[in-house]
Amino acid sequence: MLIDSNKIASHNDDLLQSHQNKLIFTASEIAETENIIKKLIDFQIAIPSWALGTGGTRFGRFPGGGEPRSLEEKMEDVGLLHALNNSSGAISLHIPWDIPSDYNAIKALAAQHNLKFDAVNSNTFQNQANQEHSYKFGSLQNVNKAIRKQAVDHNIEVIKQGIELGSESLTVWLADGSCFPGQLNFRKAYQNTLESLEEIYAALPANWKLFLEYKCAEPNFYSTTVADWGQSYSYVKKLGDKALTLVDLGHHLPNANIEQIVSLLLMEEKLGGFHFNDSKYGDDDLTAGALKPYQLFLIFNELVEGMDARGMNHAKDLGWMIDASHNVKDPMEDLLQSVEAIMIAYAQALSVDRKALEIAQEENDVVRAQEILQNAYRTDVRALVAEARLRSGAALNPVALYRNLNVRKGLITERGLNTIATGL
Ligand code: LRH
Ligand code: MN
Ligand code: MN
Repeated sequence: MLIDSNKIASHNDDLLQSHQNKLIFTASEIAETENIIKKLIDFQIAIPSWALGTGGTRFGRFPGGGEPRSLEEKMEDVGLLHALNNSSGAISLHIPWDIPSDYNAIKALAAQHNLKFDAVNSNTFQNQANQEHSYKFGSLQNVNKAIRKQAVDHNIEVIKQGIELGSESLTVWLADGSCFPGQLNFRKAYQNTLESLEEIYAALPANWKLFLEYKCAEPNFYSTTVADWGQSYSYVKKLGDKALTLVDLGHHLPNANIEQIVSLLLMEEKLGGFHFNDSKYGDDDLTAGALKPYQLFLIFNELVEGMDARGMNHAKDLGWMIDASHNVKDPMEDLLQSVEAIMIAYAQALSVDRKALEIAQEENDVVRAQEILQNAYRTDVRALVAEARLRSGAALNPVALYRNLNVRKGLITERGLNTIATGL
């Protein structure tokens, strides 16, 4: 299924007058809107292949119809999202949930939808069919060298597949850890993990990055071997320049100051990228910005400040990805909402009066500093995000157009009602 550009144009025509009114008002409130719009046009957020089917919990899964049944269909879905918002121009594969076979055909399909391959993700948190050794007691940390080798080999295989597709980074997330005190020697687990990561790192091409994701708990509930940013930092620092920490917003202990973590990792030149989502309790993987939009803004505020201080390119120098998936929404609508929330937070951060904030900080004017941040947060920037879409041929209101065009119904007609997406 493809979205006809005439349909986008007529949707935009219908909304144009009202949009322009809002844009004029926004431009009267915010300085340098042109600059912000240009940056928004360049900003792309990768879509995880595993978010295109309905997520589930360990208590159940309630799949919707027309879910993608193959990598090709997942790419088609991301193509649809990208046609609607022109901000989702990349897909992140999870191997072996995704099994790229005919690389040329897959690359041709990607080109047809104007998609790039973002980070490839390895999976040593589940046993795969025909796998020799079990990961029940961990993968890269395992006390058994043969098991560690199996996990290392899998990561190297994932790198090879990523090279074929033109991906340039590997994301490693480890479920490794322990469930009970005494189960693990922390120091040995760390050393085994480091040694395994070194072998994976050695297999990275020169232009690749290795992102090491941390997570405070789950599935192990006593200890995690890469549990927080400090632990991830300690590994990536030892590995070398190509190794960086990846921040998944749902992977922190409650109330962690994620924006400060981001700022310091950037300063240390060890921030690799993001998995965006939102949460109330743990790794809830809810729609980005659904619960804590102010936190998302504060994170982007640090990103813009820190990246500008280092002369970094916002669009290119970090990995931007969504990692959200759940039970009750149409996954495509959910992803459109996440992208929108991220864009809004980014636009708000770009609109912060940075010079005034710096002065307020230098003068210890706490009230003024808060006013500056909250003024940026409370000024409606949605017209800027919509304008960026309009200028790049996408829809002024992607969710509305998705619904008006009955995209899900079309997918159900094409793929059937009882589809099971591969992956989670
Ligand atoms: C772990 C995680 C990690 C996995 C994905 C499926 O909670 O965030 O990024 O690869 O979920
Ligand atoms: Mn993640
Ligand atoms: Mn997660």
